[in-house]
Amino acid sequence: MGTKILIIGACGQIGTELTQKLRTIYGNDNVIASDIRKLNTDVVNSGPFEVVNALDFNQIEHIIEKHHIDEVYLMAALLSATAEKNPAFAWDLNMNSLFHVLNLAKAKKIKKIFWPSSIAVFGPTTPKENTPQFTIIEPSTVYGISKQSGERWCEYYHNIFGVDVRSIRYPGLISWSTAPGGGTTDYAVDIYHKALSDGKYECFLSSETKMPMMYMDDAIRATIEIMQASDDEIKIRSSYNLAAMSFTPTEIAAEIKKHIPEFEITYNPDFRQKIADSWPASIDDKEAQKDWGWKHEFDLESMTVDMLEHLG
Ligand code: AKB
Repeated sequence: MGTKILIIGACGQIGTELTQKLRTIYGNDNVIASDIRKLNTDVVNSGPFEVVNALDFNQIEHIIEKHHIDEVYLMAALLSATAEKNPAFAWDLNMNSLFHVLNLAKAKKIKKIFWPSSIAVFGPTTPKENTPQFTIIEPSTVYGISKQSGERWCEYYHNIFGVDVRSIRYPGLISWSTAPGGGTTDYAVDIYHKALSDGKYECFLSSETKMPMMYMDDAIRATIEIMQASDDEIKIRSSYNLAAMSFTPTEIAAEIKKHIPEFEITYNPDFRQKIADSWPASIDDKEAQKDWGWKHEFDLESMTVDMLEHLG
């Protein structure tokens, strides 16, 4: 029998595209999608779907036993902006869902875990440009603190209990097919939609706020590549830096203007500016390149062409 996969949080921004891609690779019936509700018809209709609360250990254990699951991708989380508004729930969801799957792997009920971390683990004292894999990590957001703690627990469960857990520090993710929810990098998705619908966009960050970003195609490929890498290739069991491109709102607007000359951007920074200011401007991902052969494909130019083609 082939590998059986459970995706928790399958209807979210990453989960939706990850589910579809894993189903084409492993077969629809071998990829069980789950979420707190049936939030996405494509995900629900293209293969097995289970309603699962990521905070309910017994429910997750039951689904894992019922479907003879080998690997879990835990994609349920509260992102940076939403987490600032609801710190206690963000901590609960982001940490306890992780403990549930780590403990199920420790009990040998599953063989492998993917858990997403984020550039949000870095904080104001981290070197801003070309942020190294190993550096000062003092996050100043609720989301960042939960991801940093999660990374420490992943490494601990690997070192002490031999749990095979793999993780990536995602940059801001941009996709034409699924909307992001509650992140600080979300402007880089909204801007394409508004450019096409209204010809203008009011940005919630200032013009020169540079952040690391990645096109969803690359992010999904990275996720599957790290999970398919052999055990000895994965040298870092906290989480890998991952990079593709970095740009400011001015730069993405200029790229969009090449296709939509009348497009105008204005700026009205809100509470998310402080979050963005605490994060790196660019990331050094040479450890991922060296250990499991990571290489990004999309840059700002090719991503913009693809986004506008699909959305237009
Ligand atoms: C967010 O903005 O919160 C996320 C992230 C960088 O993890 N996109």
